[in-house]
Amino acid sequence: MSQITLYFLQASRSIRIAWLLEALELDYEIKFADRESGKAPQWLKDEAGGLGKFPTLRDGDLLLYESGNITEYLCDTYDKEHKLLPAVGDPKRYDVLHWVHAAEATYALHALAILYCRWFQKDGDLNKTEESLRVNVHKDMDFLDASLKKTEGKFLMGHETTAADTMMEFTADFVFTRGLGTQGKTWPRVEQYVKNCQSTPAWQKAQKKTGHQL
Ligand SMILES: N[C@@H](CCC(=O)N[C@@H](CS)C(=O)NCC(=O)O)C(=O)O
Repeated sequence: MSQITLYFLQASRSIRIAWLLEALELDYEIKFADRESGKAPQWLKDEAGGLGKFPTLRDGDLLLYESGNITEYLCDTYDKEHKLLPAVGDPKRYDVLHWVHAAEATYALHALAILYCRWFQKDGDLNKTEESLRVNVHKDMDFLDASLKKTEGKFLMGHETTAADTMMEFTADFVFTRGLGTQGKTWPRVEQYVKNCQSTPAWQKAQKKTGHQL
């Protein structure tokens, strides 16, 4: 029995961690749950504890929350050659961590603002709200596009995948798939980037094992 368990909610950020576990070639068990009325089922929340959000990871006695935090933990613990996350003190580490954090704190934040308005805004003109919120998403995607152009590789740091990609791929895919602020512009380089990530053997394995789909 593996000491690592990934609590995986369908159609969620959980794919980030399944991909990372595959990239690190670690053994892990999956506690998988489909969504119920769009939400995580109570039994999965009870087992995982915390805020009841996914991914959640157990490694032995350690329970870890937040995909960025889980990413740093797994890389610091198991990526001994620093392929996915450079070592503390290496300036390149902070280029990778920039994307690890931006995936949630900037890109997901701006996209989710639109999703939440779609869900909860009862009065006023939803199109006008989306139009205002779209500005941030356009800037974010322009910057992602420019960054990919600069590295001239298939991935954010160049020719090899890093933790920057295992975090950012889901956010970019989510933005495109749900059309969150993308109206009025296209980013073919970013769309190709998502395809590059999803073509890696590790992402493919993670998808097959978990059945992830957006
Ligand atoms: N910032 C957290 C977000 C976790 C989160 O909100 N996960 C969503 C799915 S993507 C969730 O578990 N939702 C289930 C629910 O609210 O019932 C992370 O990066 O892990």
